[in-house]
Amino acid sequence: MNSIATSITIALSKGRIFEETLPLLAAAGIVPNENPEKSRRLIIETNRPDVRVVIVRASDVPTYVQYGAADLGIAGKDVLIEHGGTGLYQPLDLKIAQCRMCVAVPAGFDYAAAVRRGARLRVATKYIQTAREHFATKGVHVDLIKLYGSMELAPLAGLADAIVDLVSSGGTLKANNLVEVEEIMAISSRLVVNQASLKMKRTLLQPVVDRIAGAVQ
Ligand code: PRT
Ligand code: MG
Repeated sequence: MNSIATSITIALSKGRIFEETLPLLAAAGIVPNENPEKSRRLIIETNRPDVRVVIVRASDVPTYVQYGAADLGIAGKDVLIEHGGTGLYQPLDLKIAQCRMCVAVPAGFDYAAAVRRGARLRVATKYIQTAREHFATKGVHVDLIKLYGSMELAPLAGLADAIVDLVSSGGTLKANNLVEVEEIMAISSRLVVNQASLKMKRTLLQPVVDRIAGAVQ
């Protein structure tokens, strides 16, 4: 199901990744013809007749690239860990959409003490793989509850003792009376490339990858 050998399809999500990707694409001589925030179109042509962008959910980017429906994509490390990375090359850390994955609890909850006495914690998160790995490594007993968004609400509503979520400014945690108690890892977005595409379309793809690499500070 790989897209045609003479063209490149790039999978991007709207929002912060799209905004921060524009300068990198520009460095590779690629300028989208439309802004996906304004247009409702899901396939966006570019100044290059052989390059198009498809707009997908952030968590669907690795899937489009894995199956070759897109040759290239840009996805957060958070999303890539949950996806597993099958069928993907991850040649570049683009250092965009930076944040950190952390454990947060309601202000006043003594997380360290709960961990020391071996308490079993209920943790709500969208990032089940990352959370499972983190707590297993630390030897903390947890019951993980899968959510699809608004993790910050879970402890306030009595659904969980803690959450695993992304934090950038810390404003969302603060507004909901939560505090960060552990950083799990630093997060940024990566370029992902379909493995078969890279072999079959190397003359088309490699210059794009190289020019994006040159533009990453
Ligand atoms: O929104 P949708 O469900 O479609 O998908 P998504 O939330 O995965 O997409 P999007 O576009 O919101 O995020 C895309 C990528 O940006 C993520 O996969 C991360 O790699 C990266 N990123 C960087 C972030 C943040 N910073 C971030 N702050 N993704 C989400 N947030 C959220 C966080 O979950 C929390 O709710 O922002 C809130 C915290 O922000 P602060 O500034 O208040 O701390
Ligand atoms: Mg979002």
